[in-house]
Amino acid sequence: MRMIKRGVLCVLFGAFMLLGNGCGSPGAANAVIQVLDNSFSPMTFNARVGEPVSWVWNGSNPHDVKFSDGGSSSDVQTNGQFDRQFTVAGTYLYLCTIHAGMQGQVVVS
Ligand SMILES: [Cu+2]
Repeated sequence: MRMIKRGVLCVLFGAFMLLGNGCGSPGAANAVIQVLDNSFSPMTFNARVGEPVSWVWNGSNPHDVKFSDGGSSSDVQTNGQFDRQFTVAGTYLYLCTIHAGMQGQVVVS
């Protein structure tokens, strides 16, 4: 019951855009790239240096986010989220190792 009440309060707070990060939803303010079956959306994402970027799994198939720079990459997963923060400007290419042609890039400036 307590959790339900808290959830309702969070929804209400969210509706009024108060306490944006105060409801225990990590990454709520992050830029989001959707991991779909079988594509990333958007394929090209422009981010600022230091801006956290989140990939959110919204398909049914297993996918991963594997970067060509050897940096932090995700596991193969069917749901959940993966976050990466880029501290150096540049173009970061990534792909899903399971589905050929499923790829994207983050352009950090
Ligand atoms: Cu995939």
